[in-house]
Amino acid sequence: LLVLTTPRATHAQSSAASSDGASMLGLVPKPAQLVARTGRHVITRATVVHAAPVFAAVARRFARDVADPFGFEPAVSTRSATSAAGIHLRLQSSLPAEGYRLEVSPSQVIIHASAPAGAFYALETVKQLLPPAVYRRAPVPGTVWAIPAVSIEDAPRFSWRGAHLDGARHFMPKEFVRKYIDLLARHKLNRFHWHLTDDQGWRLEVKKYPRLTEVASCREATVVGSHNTDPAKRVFDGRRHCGFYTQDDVREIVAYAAERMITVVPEVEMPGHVQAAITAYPFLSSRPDTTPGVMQVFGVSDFILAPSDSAVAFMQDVLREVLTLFPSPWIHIGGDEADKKQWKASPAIQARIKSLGLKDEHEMQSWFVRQMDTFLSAQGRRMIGWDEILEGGLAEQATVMSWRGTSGGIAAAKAGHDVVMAPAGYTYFDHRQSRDAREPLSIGGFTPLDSAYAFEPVPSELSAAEAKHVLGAQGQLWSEYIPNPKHAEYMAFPRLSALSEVVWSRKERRNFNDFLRRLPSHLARLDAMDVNYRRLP
Ligand code: TNX
Repeated sequence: LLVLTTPRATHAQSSAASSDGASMLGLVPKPAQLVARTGRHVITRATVVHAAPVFAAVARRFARDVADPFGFEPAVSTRSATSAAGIHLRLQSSLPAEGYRLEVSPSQVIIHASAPAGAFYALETVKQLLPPAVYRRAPVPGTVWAIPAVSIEDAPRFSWRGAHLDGARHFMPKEFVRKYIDLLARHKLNRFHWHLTDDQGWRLEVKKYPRLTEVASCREATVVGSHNTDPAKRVFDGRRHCGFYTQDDVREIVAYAAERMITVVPEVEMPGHVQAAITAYPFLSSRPDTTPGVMQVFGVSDFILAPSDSAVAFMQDVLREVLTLFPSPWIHIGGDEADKKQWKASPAIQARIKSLGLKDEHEMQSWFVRQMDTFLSAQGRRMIGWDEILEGGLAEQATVMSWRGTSGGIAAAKAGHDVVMAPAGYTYFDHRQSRDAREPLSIGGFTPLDSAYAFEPVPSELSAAEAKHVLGAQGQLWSEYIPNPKHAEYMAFPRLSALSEVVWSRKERRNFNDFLRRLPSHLARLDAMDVNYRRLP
């Protein structure tokens, strides 16, 4: 484990952290407060989950989740039974919405929460306290379903605890999307950022524009090896890559996530990362004279939407359908890496920039983004985009996702925007995670587990008032070099486990060596969930 140890963590810190109960129990993310008690509570066929009516759905979700490994589904009752044995979910309105108190004694498990999310997270902690076999999807006979006696008080540090998945570069089947959502829930993460469109494929069914899926959801081949190879020497696999989510798939995923306290934030990229859409609808292009085809290599495309009224109307039509599918308060419009050279080279677009009274291409992008912001705001939603949307001016209510380091996020927070931190150096899990020569080909970058763990979402440059704009952080799984779900699991875990602690646990509670001591228990849970995480050296 030596190679994973950061010089930042001192010996004194690590031995202090090792003496507390959370370390012994291997909880991830680490709860705010934990006191170990004596004895244990054993769940049997006779165990009843007594839930206050507001927690009935959460209790039933738990009962169904444990039914497979237990071999029986615990009964759920909403009749009050204060002194009865078993698991109790009780309402206590003074607690924060996502917080909970959990008291485990030999006779009872008592959970207090003020809202379903808190009760849900308490039950996730209960699962972590049970043997890891609780995460299996088949009966595990002979297991004693014992929970060590303990008192826990817990609540998250941040409200945005996110994980992103790029379903565009390589299509990720919906069965895996469900599994990924399960894994988010097991880590008390609550935002699933679903990257649905890009140059290499459009993955969302849009009824008004059928060619987006008929044409733009397939590419004819994919570059083999690194896309940075000399273009003349590139080799292609000669295979069609296709896939999209129907609107029914989306509704299913959104409902599945909601039951697990997760908001699905959809991303539809514009005005860059649209080469697939342009292939299907060439009138959208800043270069309508050429047809690019759905992109077969990775990297930034030259193609960009025309800043025309018809392109704006098209994207608003797309968003109108997005709004019917995704109840999320935030809708992500991308905005990153919009190469402006086609705008620079086009006399018609230059004339448009002038006629709109704009200074340059950045202001042109800003104008485009504002059309989306105005549209989304009128529908009662909030626009969110990558930090480039700050360039050229941005409406106050827009939220910024800071990926080019934290500087965009700092500037945004100072300007009064809400911010989600997603800096590449800490939260890009498509980067390689060790220097081992056997690591698979990746996009580049080096983000080992200790870097993921060391991330601090609130930069010291922000005042206390500005820091309130930092909603939280999220991990990114871009899929250029992630061809399938197993590989996605390898890249995501255990780095996403580390990130869960960054966004959930108090800053003072975080210690990498302590995390490493808890990790083996946690990896046993991932094993039970059949996750292909990266093994520790
Ligand atoms: C940059 S992050 C991109 C993505 C790539 C990623 C690869 C961002 C907003 N844009 O299009 O997939 O780097 O790490």
